[in-house]
Amino acid sequence: MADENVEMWEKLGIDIEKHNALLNGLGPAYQEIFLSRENRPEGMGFYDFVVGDIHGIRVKELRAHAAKGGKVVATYCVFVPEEIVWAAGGIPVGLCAGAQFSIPMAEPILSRNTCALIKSSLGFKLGLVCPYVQASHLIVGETTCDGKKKMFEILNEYHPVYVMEVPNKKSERSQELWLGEVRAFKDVIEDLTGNKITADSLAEAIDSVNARRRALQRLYNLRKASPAPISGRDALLVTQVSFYDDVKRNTQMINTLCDELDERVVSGQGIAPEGTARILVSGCPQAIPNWKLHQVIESAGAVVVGEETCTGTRFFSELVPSVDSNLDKQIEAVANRYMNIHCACFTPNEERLDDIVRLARECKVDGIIHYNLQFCHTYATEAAQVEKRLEKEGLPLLRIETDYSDEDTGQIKNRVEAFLEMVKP
Ligand code: BJ8
Repeated sequence: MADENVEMWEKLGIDIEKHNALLNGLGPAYQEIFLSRENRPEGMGFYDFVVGDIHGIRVKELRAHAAKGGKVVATYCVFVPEEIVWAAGGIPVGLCAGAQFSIPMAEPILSRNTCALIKSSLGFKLGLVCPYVQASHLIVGETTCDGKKKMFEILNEYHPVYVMEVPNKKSERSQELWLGEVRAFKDVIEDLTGNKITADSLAEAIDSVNARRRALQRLYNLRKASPAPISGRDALLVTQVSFYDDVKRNTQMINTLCDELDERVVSGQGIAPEGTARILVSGCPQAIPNWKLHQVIESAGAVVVGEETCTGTRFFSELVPSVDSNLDKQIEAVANRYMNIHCACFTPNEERLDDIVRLARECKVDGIIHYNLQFCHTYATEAAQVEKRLEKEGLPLLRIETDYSDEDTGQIKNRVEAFLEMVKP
């Protein structure tokens, strides 16, 4: 580990001992889940490099930005409109919150019956083990699920937090409320950065973020090929890294990877032989380093060809439509785009059921695995409707409820294997 990294982490107030333990655990897991696999696309080399220095190179870039007076804005949810942050000259960073490691650090405060993502988020701050949290000038939360919105009150005692109010319905009144929230967010970000957002800067930010969305859409379309040209684990990693990497560089790297996958598809080269069971994962987000379910599914001989999650299609399937260079109209277009994210925090949320069925057909899957973090009540309750709808559509479903620990991995493996036995082509 480079000395300059250690020096930077110390300056950020990181607890070096704990942090070493975190990184020491990540290396072997990454080796097993990614590096030891054969036939990975060469384009994944960039992602291996990025994860290999996960708390180094990008954090350095954020620090360099801050040294010039720039601001870093951290987020936990795909509802926070990153275009606004880019347009004001800030850098948005999607925080991970996918590690079991930080959970014990939050458990003295949060109820045990809290979803792992929420506990992991707070734990990263309390344990002083995340340089991205430490490098951020503001964390933006949202009123999506109850656990998160109450956790942000606690987090605010330790770090500057601003909470956006996400409505729970998709009515016209809710659209109005959300538009007001996006406008207020613009003011907050302008105050933070000291920069006024203009029609030109917002247009540029919209274009950049849309370009990354298009690149991710391209990747997901390539996964529809049979045989699939890339593993679900690698594709998931690409999306996960997109949350915190520079938007332009990231777009370029995804497109480079897709060029290679194009060739694989043309030559019929797959990551697994044709006839391998194809699975769609749907449900809660899988933040870095939460690769547990994909690892189980693909180790059992199937391939994950899509994710209907916020670390999957909900992150990039909708673009912000281009509108004339009028700032008000642009803000409206941004707000409308975000209201089209079909999170289970909404009621009703029929559109998500439609998405799952559409994706299952488009990706030609043999089955769907519904991924639920324990104590995530919105997704757990909505799973009953998912089940009913998929039964009607004749699409096989397996429901998995789990957390970040390895305690139930063996049990999940048995259930996934039995499911694959049933659905395999
Ligand atoms: S838009 S899914 S990223 S809120 S934290 S809801 S797992 S109990 S993350 Fe989410 Fe935004 Fe919705 Fe997507 Fe459940 Fe846990 Fe809550 Fe969670």
